[in-house]
Amino acid sequence: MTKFNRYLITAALPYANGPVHIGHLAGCYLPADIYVRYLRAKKADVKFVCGTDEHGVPITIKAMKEGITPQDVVDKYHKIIGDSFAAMGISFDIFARTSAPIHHKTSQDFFLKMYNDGLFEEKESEQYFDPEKQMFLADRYIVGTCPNCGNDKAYGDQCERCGRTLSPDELINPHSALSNAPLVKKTTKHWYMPLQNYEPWLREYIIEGHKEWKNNVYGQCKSWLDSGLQSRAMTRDSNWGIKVPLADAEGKVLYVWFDAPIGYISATKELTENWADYWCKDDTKLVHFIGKDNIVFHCIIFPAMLKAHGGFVVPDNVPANEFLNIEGEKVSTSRNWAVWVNDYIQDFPDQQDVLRYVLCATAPETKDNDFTWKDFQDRNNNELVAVFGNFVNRTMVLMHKLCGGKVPPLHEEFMEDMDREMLKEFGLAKEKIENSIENYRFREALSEVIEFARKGNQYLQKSEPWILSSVLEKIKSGEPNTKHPQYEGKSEAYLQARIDISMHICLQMTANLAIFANPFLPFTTKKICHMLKVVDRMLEWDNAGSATLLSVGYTLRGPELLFKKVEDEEVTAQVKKLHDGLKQAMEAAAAAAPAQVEETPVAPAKPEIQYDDFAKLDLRVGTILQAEKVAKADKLLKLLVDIGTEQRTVVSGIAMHFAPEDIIGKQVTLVANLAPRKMRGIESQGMILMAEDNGKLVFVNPAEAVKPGSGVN
Ligand code: B3M
Ligand code: ZN
Repeated sequence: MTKFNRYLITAALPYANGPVHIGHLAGCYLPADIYVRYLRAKKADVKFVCGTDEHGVPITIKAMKEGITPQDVVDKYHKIIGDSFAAMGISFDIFARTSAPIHHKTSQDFFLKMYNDGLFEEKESEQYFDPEKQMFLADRYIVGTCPNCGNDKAYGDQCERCGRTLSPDELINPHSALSNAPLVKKTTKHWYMPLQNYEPWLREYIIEGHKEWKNNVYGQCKSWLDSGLQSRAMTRDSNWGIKVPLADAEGKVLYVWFDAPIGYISATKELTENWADYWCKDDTKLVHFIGKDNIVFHCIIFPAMLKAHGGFVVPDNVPANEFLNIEGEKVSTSRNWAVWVNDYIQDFPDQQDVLRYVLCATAPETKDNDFTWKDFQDRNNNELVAVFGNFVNRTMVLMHKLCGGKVPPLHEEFMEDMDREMLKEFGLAKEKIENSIENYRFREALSEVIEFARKGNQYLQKSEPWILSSVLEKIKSGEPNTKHPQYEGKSEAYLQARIDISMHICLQMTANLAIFANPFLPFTTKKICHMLKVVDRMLEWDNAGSATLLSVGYTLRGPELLFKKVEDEEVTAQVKKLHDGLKQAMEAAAAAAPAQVEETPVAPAKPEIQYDDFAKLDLRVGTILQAEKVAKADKLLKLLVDIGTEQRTVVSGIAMHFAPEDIIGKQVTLVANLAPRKMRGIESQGMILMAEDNGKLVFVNPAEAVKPGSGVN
């Protein structure tokens, strides 16, 4: 294995077309920051680069929607995004922009070198053109009917209903998502990179060379390679982006996925004169932190580009995370179903570490995961407050009460097994945390940090210095010790020594906790260092595991609370905020869309409800797998319904209307979050919606078959 002498750590460049949400943080920025802070503590030579991705279709679309220029869009969001990261303690060495001249030049030079080496294929092709907007359309902005499932809102690259990957040519009735206009085809010339030529090298590099990559990453790479790579256009028709540096390339720009990863190089150039050390020397460890939707670009296309250009190192690892859902739902920026980082900072000022903690503890490292405000509260209250904060606080309070605010000595001759065992944990904890971080398992590492604090609490409970102290007081004042027989006949020297030992160990633990927590909870670490009156140098990773970080006799500051409880009202308010945001986005969308149908007013039969009341219902489409009569109950059928993620038993009063064998395979709408109810001894786990027409019951089901589990909104 190569010995690495320097590290270059990158985090995906967010598109500057909107603020960042907590899914972004959990996906790559937080893990990258943890890793970098750990490396810095190890005194490694490390650079951490990021910046905004300011080209590509997403930016031009946003500008069109808001009626401003693309430049306005990127200026606005570069600032908002940068501020959010800074506030959350994401410690980039540089937060650059792909609109910077140095980036344009670096990208064009990169392209030209490949061009001059004859590494592009020049091809003409017919592309869809929106005659109204006078522009070629990216696949995402072409909509039409899916040939597979009939969804009439399928995109030119994928049908989101059935999941099929599509090309615009497969769509029935393709039209522009921007203007709704039917599309025409126009001939256009582009420069393609024949990715298939790099396949043997990529196989050796990834399939043979990096078996240690995370399963999700390695698996995706393998399946891309196995299904065969093809030439991919590295230029686009657009007036927004980096101009193709060739004479006959009017109106052509570099493909955003060509220029964006080069952004890592140009950001490093902007950061340091020695940029080439980080990019061109073999003993650099290059690690890209990204979300799972960027895997192919960072593992296949960018490495192929680097290889083609020559002279660059390639990524040593690409620890991509899966996605973070919010309250059980996929994040959707268009539906405004997201927790925005800038909102969080406003609502929870000075509680950055709580979010960092929760996002790391629930990070979607191996599979998609769910963020809920209830879990946020529980983790804060039960782990940060009750375990971590509690240990540090008790230690500091007791030390002031029992040891006069100074670090007491460790009397070797009075040490017991429990002390020695506790001290052994210092080194063990260090090893475990280190090993987890180095293998990109940050959740596991963080749980070891909490575990260390938990052990501290247990040790404090067992060594009970406050009891020792009350016994000591009694003896000193000549009273008999009747309450604590376990210390019967112990000398004053013994009691004092036991108090000192306990507090000494707890204080050294607190110092270690600061080192361990530093990569994860830098704000909290600062507070601990302040209380302990130590400088940043103590936080060097080499010091971790040491039981002599604080010198005997050293005066410490008073206790300061590290965390505070999150109250129920705060949770309720945040959940409401989410739903309100969703509601507003839906209303705005409805207002923007022309009314399609004439409304026939119907007098409401029930009192009006708020959207929130409706949103509480979890309605899902299910397929009936089994149906049978319930013994001794004329009206009831027992059904087994597949709702995608699970199968539910439902008891339904429809036996008088349907024969069991007739309804197997039918799709139904299920109220999936109705509290379970026992009927004739069978637990019914949901309710099926029925329409009633003069006593006749009809299933309420989608007009076309959909995937079981599809939500009904
Ligand atoms: N801007 C896509 C994204 O934000 C893209 C990442 C570029 S990394 C070089 O998901
Ligand atoms: Zn489809």
